[in-house]
Amino acid sequence: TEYQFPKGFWWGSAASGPQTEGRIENDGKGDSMWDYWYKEAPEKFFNQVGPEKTSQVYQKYQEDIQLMKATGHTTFRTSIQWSRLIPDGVGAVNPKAVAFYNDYIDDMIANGIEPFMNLYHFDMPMALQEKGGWLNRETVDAYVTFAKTCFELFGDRVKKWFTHNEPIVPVEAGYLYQFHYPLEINLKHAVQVGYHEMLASAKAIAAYHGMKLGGEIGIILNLTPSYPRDETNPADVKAAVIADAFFNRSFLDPSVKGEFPVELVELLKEIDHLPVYEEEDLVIIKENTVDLLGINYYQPRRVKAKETPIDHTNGPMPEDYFDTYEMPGRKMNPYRGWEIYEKGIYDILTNVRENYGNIRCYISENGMGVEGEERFINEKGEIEDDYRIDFVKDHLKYVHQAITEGANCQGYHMWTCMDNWSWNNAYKNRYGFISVNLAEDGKRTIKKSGHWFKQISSQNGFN
Ligand code: BGP
Repeated sequence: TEYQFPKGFWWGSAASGPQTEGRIENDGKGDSMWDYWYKEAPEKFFNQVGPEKTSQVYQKYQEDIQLMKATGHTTFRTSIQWSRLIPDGVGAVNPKAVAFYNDYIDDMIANGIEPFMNLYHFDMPMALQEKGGWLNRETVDAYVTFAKTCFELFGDRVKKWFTHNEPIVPVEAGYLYQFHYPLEINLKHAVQVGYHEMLASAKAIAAYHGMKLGGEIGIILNLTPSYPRDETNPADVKAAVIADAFFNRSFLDPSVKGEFPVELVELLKEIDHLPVYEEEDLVIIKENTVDLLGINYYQPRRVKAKETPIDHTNGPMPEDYFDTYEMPGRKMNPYRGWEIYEKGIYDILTNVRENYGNIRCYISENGMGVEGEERFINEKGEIEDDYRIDFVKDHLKYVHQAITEGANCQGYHMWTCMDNWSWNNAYKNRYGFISVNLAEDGKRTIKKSGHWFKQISSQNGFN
């Protein structure tokens, strides 16, 4: 085949506990901030679909694992819900959660699918959110206890762990742009939250390495390559450097190199927005970097020098340093409103190869959300999602090129396995290889892309 991938390349998809599991009576799960927020303000959620039902993976995981097998998964990433395992965030462990995750993990392994487990996917237990969530330094220790509990319980079988998925998202969505609870706009808080997430990650890595369980631990970052409007205009380039420092390097540098980017530190110092920290934290961050980097890629970030007046309403904001640039002619996914720029995935992998010691990495999310996919159902009842096949293929070609040039990329996970619940969009945009019919008790049907993926996984490539 023309696009042949290295032997042992990981094929699969990614999901998260809160977006798939759902809740049933007496399952012992505590509220996460999503459960709470949905009860408070259902109108904020698309179609008023909340987080308690989702795709009912809690009940249907065995069927789902067979579907993963049928779609060529050799690996699958999900997350352990903190509020399921430790309902109050700290304290007693829920035995039903232990039984569920044990069975889920064992069943994956029995079917030849290696489980990749993430620890935090935006789902703060409400009991801790009430005390400030990531803003409160105590949450760091609570998280490390949760992480250690997971390693102790499941670390004999799970050999790929991740401390966070997209830690910049709780920062942006919860403390800058009001997409997630607690809906603040406060850069000082945003910085503190990000800092605590980063410290928690380093401490969990230290704990994991100390336990000598023989696996690897990493972090999953959504990287948005920042492109200046005009590469020959220094002001545009500077805007891109700052956007990159805020949204990518804020976690990438400390996670891989053990140090925060100077550009960001200097900028935050100037506006008196450095977080509260202890000297000793910096040693912990320096000494506990990741073994493996997960890269989520959906879209680039295009910026230009700041031309619009600074909006002082909410105090300093990252947007004080750049304006968004809507490049004429760019290709858009009309449903999600995100640009599609396939080469971005190559640029990220090349950047990681050249500037981050070519650390072992993999594509941990990439995918295309589409609204109203029912209209593509054929007479066999299957969704013909050729656009998704093209999307994945076009990105994989660039992944292949990066690998050919030496990038240490070990696998590709599409977002997502089966259509799942999403934070603000519920089931509006569908992403899966497998459709979920909510009107028929979550009935699953493999889409055309799922059958295609099985093929490329078994051939370890495509033409
Ligand atoms: C990523 C998240 C996922 C998922 C995906 C799709 O940022 O890690 O949890 O939701 O984006 O985004 P959305 O569902 O908002 O379209």
